[in-house]
Amino acid sequence: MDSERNSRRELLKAGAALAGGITLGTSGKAAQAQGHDHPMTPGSENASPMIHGSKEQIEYGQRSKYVTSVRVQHPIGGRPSPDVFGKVFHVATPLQDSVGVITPSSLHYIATTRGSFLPDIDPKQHTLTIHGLVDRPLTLTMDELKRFPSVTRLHFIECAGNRHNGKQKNVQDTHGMTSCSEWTGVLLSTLLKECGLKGSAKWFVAEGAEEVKGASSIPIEKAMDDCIIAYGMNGEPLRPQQGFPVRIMVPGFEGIYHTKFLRRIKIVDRFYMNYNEFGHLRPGDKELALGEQIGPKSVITYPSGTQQLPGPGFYEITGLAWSGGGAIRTVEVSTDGGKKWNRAEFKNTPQRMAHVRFAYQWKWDGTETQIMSRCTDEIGQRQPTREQIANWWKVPVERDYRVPGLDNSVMPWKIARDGSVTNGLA
Ligand SMILES: Nc1nc2c(c(=O)[nH]1)N[C@H]1C(S)=C(S)[C@@H](COP(=O)(O)O)O[C@H]1N2
Ligand SMILES: [Mo]
Repeated sequence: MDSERNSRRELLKAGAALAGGITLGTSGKAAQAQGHDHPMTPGSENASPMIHGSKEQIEYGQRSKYVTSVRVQHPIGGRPSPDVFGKVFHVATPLQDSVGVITPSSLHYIATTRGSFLPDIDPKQHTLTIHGLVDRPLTLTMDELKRFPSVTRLHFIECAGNRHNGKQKNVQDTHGMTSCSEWTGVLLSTLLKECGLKGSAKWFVAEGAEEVKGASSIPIEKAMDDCIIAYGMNGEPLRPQQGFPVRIMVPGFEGIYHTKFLRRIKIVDRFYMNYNEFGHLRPGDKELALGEQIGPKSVITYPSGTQQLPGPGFYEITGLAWSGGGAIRTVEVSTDGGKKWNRAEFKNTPQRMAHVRFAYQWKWDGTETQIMSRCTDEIGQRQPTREQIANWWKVPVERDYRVPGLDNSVMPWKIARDGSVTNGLA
């Protein structure tokens, strides 16, 4: 532990010396500018052009025009969004530009699998019905739903289609089908206690409001544990693309279970084969329920594919880690292609089924190498290697094969001598 800390201090010193040189140069200039003129003074040589506030920008804020990071269709070469009819399919979050752990709502990934347009729902007209094996079925308006005690929790969602292969260029393509938001809503257990579950209640089915309803079977234990009937996201109502006015959060389960535009929950006595289960078949109910849980997964977002390191020296390697099994316990980073693993630090407190931001301070000596991360979660699950995943899914071990099921394997980035960063699986 101590020697680890010492070596980090040394690295930091080396880094600080380097960074100090650069900082001195610019901060010197900035100090001069500040000393002479108030930057707001018209005619000052250091004055910035002013932004003319439009009514829209003042009423509902927009980011700076210099910040241009956007979502892109997923996978590259797949169905475009919007298509010629205006439909939205799969759209990925620009993780390469992310800071912290919250994905801005405008950049949350989108997966619309039910072949329909986004429903345009008037929340005043919308109701949520809970029925089936309950003593007192409930139909709630959105206003009634909001009268129940609420919870606010950080949770990620990840689509099962979030799989990496050697053909993808950047981390948006490899890992952009996951995002993390702060969700507000009512615990499903709160509503189920209100309804009174019958003894035969074993599963529930959640249904959306599109023409193609789509539905998922989820074990009742999960309902009583931590599912949230969410109407809030990052401090405001859900966005339409995220299921306005209400969706279910099934923390840690594959994205497809997080039914948007939620209109009905039916409590049932067994697993029901629904639209959503097609293509998700696994041998038995138990495995099915467990198989829906996203494994421990992590990825380095900086430096990552298509980014460019200016030259040898100090870098803070940073990335995201998450698990469907609970909170992340440890993240390790390797800067030598997986020979030596170093403990990364957390930038925020790890929370259950939420992204956590990790970092590792590194001095790059300018030689070609591969960097990668791996994590473990609070129940001791460890992020697998690509070879382990291949064995699990019984697919050949080729570097660029497409993993058929969930893919939480380690992702390598290659750093070339010229500082260019590319996909290590290519
Ligand atoms: N009603 C409805 N719910 C849905 C879907 C959908 O198409 N319709 N897509 C599912 C899939 S496949 C995923 S991965 C998540 C994505 O949630 P997001 O679009 O908010 O990121 O929503 C799920 N819930
Ligand atoms: Mo998905």
